[in-house]
Amino acid sequence: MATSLDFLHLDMDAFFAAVEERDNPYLKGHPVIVGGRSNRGIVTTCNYEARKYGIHSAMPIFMAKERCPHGIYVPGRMSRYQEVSRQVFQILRGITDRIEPLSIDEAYMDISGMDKSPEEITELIKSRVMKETELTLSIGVSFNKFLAKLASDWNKPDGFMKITEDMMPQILFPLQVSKVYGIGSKSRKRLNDIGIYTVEQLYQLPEDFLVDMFGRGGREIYDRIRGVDRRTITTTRERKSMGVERTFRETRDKKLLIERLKEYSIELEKDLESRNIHGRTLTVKIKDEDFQSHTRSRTFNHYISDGDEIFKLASMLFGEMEWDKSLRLLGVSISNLMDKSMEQLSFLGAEKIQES
Ligand code: TTP
Ligand code: MG
Repeated sequence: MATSLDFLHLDMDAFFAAVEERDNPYLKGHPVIVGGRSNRGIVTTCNYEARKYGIHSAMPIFMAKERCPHGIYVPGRMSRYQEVSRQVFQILRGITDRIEPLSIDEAYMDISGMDKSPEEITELIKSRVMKETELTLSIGVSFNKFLAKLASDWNKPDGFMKITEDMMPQILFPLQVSKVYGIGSKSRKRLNDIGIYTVEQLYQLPEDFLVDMFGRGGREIYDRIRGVDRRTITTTRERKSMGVERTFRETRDKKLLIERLKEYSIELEKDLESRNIHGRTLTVKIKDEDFQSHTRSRTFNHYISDGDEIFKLASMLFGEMEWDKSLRLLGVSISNLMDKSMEQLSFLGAEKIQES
């Protein structure tokens, strides 16, 4: 297990709101809320001043206005944020090319081959970003991905945190279970339902129990809170698709195949949930007794992650496929993936398009 501090995670502070403040100096010192143009919209993000009033991403604008009537509400300018994001990533690439972008304002960096300490690298990144963009960011360093990301969120804004092996696992104990990568909102609810709220409580659960509850993801959660996370940094987006497929004894029993499709769809929902992603393209794959593979895909206008919906659409695609031999493999996968937290981002983008 790699235990040297090779993983750095960085995340811009209040990104869209910070860009607005920088571009419009009259906003300085005021609570700034970026969001839809009407009261029916939701908050995309807000600056730290506004967070003091309990405002946060995804809160309805009307509610934010109730809490902070004197806040300054600005519509988003997606292309501007993309421009600044490109600028930041360019600065990062000037430091190392071992970068894995995660979203518009967030990236992992592999710092294993660099001859500087994590503190020196942090200082370098922060000072260059400040000099060229006047923006701050928070950085976390640790010996794996999960802990580096957790660390960057530790003391935002303009934060720095290092999680070393000797701090484990105690440092995680007071945290809510939702802070653990792989525990999305559904999993959090299921844990809360059995009285598990903190990582300390989660730590007491046996591995088998977590596997029964969450499938393969359960083992990952068990490992993760013990400081084990084997994911590596890949400079291109790691995953292009996510799917479940199985080989079985040849059959042409359509009812049985549909039952399996249902099983796989539910499994896929769990995998997507554990990584907090969803996707727009659904693919059904079959392999017949002669080892001939066929696939059928469709791309939808909306993002899909719900097991029942995956099953409904997958059985529709499966029904459209022609096969006259027995099948030995069936699979369902989703591609065109996106982080669920970026949902509103694309919504903001769509608003922009309508505007022009
Ligand atoms: P975040 O990094 O989650 O939030 P942030 O940078 O605004 O604040 P923090 O200091 O806590 O990191 O997201 C980056 C940007 O992505 C954010 O400025 C706005 C956008 N965004 C969305 O469009 N939808 C969302 O649900 C969230 C959370 C963010
Ligand atoms: Mg951020």
